[in-house]
Amino acid sequence: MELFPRRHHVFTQSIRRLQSSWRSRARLLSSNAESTAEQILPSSLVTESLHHYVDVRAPNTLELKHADRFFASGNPRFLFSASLLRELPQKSPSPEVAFLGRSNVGKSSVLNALLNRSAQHLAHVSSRPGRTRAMNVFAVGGEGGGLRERKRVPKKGQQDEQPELERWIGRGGLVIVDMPGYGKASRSEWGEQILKYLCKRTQMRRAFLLVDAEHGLKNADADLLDILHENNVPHQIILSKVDKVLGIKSKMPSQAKLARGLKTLRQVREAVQEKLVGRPTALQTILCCSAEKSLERGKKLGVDSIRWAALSASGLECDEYGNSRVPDIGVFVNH
Ligand SMILES: Nc1nc2c(ncn2[C@@H]2O[C@H](COP(=O)(O)OP(=O)(O)OP(=O)(O)O)[C@@H](O)[C@H]2O)c(=O)[nH]1
Ligand SMILES: [Mg+2]
Repeated sequence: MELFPRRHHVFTQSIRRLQSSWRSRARLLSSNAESTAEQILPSSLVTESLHHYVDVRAPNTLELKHADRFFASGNPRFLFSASLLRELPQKSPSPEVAFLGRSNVGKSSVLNALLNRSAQHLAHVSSRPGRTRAMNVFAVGGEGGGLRERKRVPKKGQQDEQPELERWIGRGGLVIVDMPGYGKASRSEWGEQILKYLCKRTQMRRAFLLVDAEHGLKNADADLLDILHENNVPHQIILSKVDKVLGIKSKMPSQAKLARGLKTLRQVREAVQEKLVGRPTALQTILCCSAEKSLERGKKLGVDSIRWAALSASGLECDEYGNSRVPDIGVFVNH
């Protein structure tokens, strides 16, 4: 606490509010935005037209390819779980991003898609809310990380005790934290630890807050957005499960159905945008995703853009020509 004297008051207040929102049942927020029917043909719908870039430029093809390559070649792996902030290694050398949102909003599913594990899950997914119950930590790129024996020098004449395990994170990669959800089947102590992580973890570069595109911004989401703003936590919204809103199943929907879906998506996005106005630590750019469906062959909807956003937040992005920067030594390497 003493590390944050200026924010102490806001911090304790926020914990109380977060605890209650972690329990709260929220009601649907309906957007009253006027609309015109979206005129996109189902056959010409592309993922990039669903995202809404405002304060950062949309990544180009080379940048998206760089992001995909980083995740494909970076040996995505589960490192460890932690229930308390103090269980995370304090001196980790790698940048971190976190995935937040209501329980069942699709956090773990998006993470599996990011990590190229849509078929063989790394993060546990369930249709029952409350599946993720601790901070689950994953890494892409870099080396090592996980659990290892803590180094101890045995005292003279004493027998070696049972080795103690410690959590550790290696250098040079991106660390991704899958958080327990708030709302249904959640616990207030999760909220407390998550808020501590968001406010105190110096390695944390951006929190991605998933909002269910079908249900829109709920009171609990709005409360969390207030808390992120009040505590200066860098964050960005991702609208999840957009396949459900747009009616994408094994086949594309009819043009009329797609138009209705696009209108709903726009209304949800506008409601979110309204909430973000004038908030310097909130990116105004809103991404869309589906962990289940694709518009372009071979990639889940929006996943490459989220990869790019995570790398950009962490200083692991490339330049616009696809030249990646090796962060430790600051040189450019052409692929
Ligand atoms: N249609 C559709 N279903 C999805 C999508 N993403 C996740 N789901 C489903 O939603 C349910 C919840 O997904 P999870 O990834 O476990 O959600 P979570 O946010 O991690 O949930 P908690 O760990 O309980 O907080 C599962 O049944 C998923 O199959 C999506 O993009 N589209
Ligand atoms: Mg989960």
